Amino acid sequence: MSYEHLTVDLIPGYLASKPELSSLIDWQKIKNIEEVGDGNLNLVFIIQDELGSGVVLKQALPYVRLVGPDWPMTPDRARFEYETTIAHSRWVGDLVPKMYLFDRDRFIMGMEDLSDHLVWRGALNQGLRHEGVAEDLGRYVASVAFGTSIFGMVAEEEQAALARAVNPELCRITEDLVFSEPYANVGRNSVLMANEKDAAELANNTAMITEIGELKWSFMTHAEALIHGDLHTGSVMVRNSNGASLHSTKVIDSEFSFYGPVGFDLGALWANYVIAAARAFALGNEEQANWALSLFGKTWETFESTFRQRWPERIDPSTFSDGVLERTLHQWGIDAAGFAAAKMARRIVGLAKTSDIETLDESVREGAARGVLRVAQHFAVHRHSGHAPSLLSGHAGEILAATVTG
Ligand code: SR1
Ligand code: MG
Repeated sequence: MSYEHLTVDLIPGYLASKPELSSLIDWQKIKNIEEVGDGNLNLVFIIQDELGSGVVLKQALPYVRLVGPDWPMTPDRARFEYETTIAHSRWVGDLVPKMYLFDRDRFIMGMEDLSDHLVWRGALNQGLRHEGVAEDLGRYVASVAFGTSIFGMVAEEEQAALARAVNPELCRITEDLVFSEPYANVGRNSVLMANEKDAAELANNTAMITEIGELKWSFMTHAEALIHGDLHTGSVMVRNSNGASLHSTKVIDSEFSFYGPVGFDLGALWANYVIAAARAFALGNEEQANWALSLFGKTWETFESTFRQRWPERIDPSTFSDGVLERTLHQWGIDAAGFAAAKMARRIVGLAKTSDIETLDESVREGAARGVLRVAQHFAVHRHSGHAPSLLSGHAGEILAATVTG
C-alpha cells in the first residue's frame, strides 16, 4: 500500500493543511519535533510550538516497524485505535487521550500531547511508584466492559459496534504470538542459552498447553466487550502522583482492540505486574517487588466495585439477574489468571519482549525469565482452583523470590 509517510520536514506543512490541528498549535512557530515511537508498530511524533502548545501525530506504517517491510500489516489499525479511543472516552473520558483528527488517506491520528506523562513501564523500570494507576486501570476495564457490552448497550447497537470492530489482522498477531508460538516455535522465539531448558519445559507442559488452547478459543470466540487488546504497562501513560490534581493515567495504543474477553485486559495487567516484580527482585529491591504485586488486588478490587456499581443500570435486568453478575465476575477472575499466564510466557520466549527483563544484566536476567515462566505455568494450571488476586500475587511472590534470587 502506498501513501506518504510523515517525516520531521513534512510536519509543519501537514499541520497547516489540517484546521483541526492548526487551531491547536502554531505551525509557523514550531519549537521542537521529535519522533518518539518506541513501540513495535508505528511512527509517533511529538510537536511543540514556542507558546508551549503541543500535539502528537501517530501514523500507522503498512508493515510491522519492529521487523520491517517483510512483515506487511494493515495500516487501517489506526482507524481501530481512533474509533476505540473515542468509544472508550464515552465511559472513561479522563483515562484516554483526546483525539483531534483521523486522516483516512494517510492513516494518521492527531491526538493530545502527553509529554508531561511517563510511559508506565519506563517508570516502573526506574523503581518509581505511581499510586492510583492500578485502580484507574481497574475502573477503565470495568467501565468499558459494562458500557460497550450487551449489559450496557441495546442489542442492535452493540452488534453494529461489534461488526465495526472486527480486527482480524491484529487479532491474528495476538493469536500467533501470545497463544501459539511460545509452544510451537516458528523461528521467532529467543531466550538466553541459560533459559533454553525453561523454554523447553514450558513448551512440553501438556497441562499448560491445554489451558492455553482453551484460552485461545476464548480469545477468538468470546465477543464480550470492546476490549483494549494490548493493555500492558507500555500502553499506559502516568503523571506525577505527588498531588491529587496532578495525578493522571491515560490508556493509549488501542489498535489491537476488538470485541473480545474482558479477562484478556485484566490478565495483561496482571502479567505485567509480575514482570515488573521479577525485575525488582532481580535488582534486589524486594520492597518494590512486593509493591508491584500489590497492584493485582488494587486493579481487581476497583474493577469489581466499578462493575458492581454499574450493574443496576443494565439494559435487561429481568434476564441478567444478580446471579449472572456473580457468575460473570467469577469467570472473569479465572480468565484473567489464564490470560495473565499466556501474556507472561509470550514476553519471555516469543517475539516482542519487555524492557523490564531485557535491560537486566544477563547474570540476573536468567533467573528473572525463569521466574516469570514458572509463575505463568502456575497461574495457568491452578486458576480453576483459586484465582483470588491475593492468592495469585502471593504465589507469584513466593515463586519469584525463590527463582529470581535463587
Ligand atoms: C508484531 S507486534 C508485536 C507486539 O507488539 C504489540 O505491543 C503487541 O503486544 C504485539 O503482540
Ligand atoms: Mg502498542
